[in-house]
Amino acid sequence: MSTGLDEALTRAAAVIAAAPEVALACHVTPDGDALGSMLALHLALRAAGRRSVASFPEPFVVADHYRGLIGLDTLTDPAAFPSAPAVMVTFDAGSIDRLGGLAASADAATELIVIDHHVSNTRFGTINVIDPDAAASGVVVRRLLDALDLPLDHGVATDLYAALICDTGRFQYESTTPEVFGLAGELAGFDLEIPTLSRSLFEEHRFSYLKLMGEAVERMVLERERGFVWTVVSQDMLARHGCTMDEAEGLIDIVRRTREAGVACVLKEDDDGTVKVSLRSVGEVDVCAIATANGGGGHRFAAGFTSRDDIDGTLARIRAAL
Ligand SMILES: [Mn+2]
Repeated sequence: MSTGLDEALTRAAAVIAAAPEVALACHVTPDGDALGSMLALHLALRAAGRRSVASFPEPFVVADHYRGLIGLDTLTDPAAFPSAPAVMVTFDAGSIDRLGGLAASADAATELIVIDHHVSNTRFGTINVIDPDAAASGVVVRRLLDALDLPLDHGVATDLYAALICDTGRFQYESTTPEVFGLAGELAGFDLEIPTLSRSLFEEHRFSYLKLMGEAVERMVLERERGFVWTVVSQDMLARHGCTMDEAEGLIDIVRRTREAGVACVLKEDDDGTVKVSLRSVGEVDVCAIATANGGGGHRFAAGFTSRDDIDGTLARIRAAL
């Protein structure tokens, strides 16, 4: 850990320790790391008798496969989130717009502690605890709990474990460092329901989603000369299969298995006319650079952005970047 990061962590812990109440928020359509890292701090604070509210912006719905996380029933509706918190902490959000409707609260917060690991983070807090080398925001939260002298329990460990396995692809991505296994070992000591959690997070889908996935795979296009593979999820496909866009989040993990491609892409037509683009790299290409150039962000191997162009126009911009 760099000295600057160490100092930020110490300052963040001091501010949280002194606060009568903290307001926690993670990014819109939260993933396992966003929810897990936020809930871990939330549960640890509450277990210590501290006042903490935790939320995420509308749409205030947790994807079903995160149901194994602990503390979801303690989340606060974003409409009831403090409008000008004295101390607000954000999780896994690379920029303030990722907080959606809660960005105004972040703007109005006296102290804004940003906990994240995205290399593209815009450092929008008054205290930025950002470690691009951390495999997950949950890793940073584990260090923060240490600095706060807050103990882990079964719930906290479950949420941190979910953060860790979601962002490392179950210990398979490049982010899987010795520190990750060290933390996983510590967390596993809290009697986690590992098979149940793994099945709900990764191994189980609704039948109708599997059929949607089948159609999306059928429609995959491989551009061999570019080493680029892509597919589209349209509103029509979602309607025919009775699926939501959130359910299709994991589709990119199938598309990126294509041996002939170094870069994989899923383009999801949103109901507001924009296209949500997910990018993965399994080779030399830095997909974060492509996403950042298009107003998005992420990591070198996993990134995304929202496009106002149609599918063809969006693909043309990605091809040009490749
Ligand atoms: Mn993350």
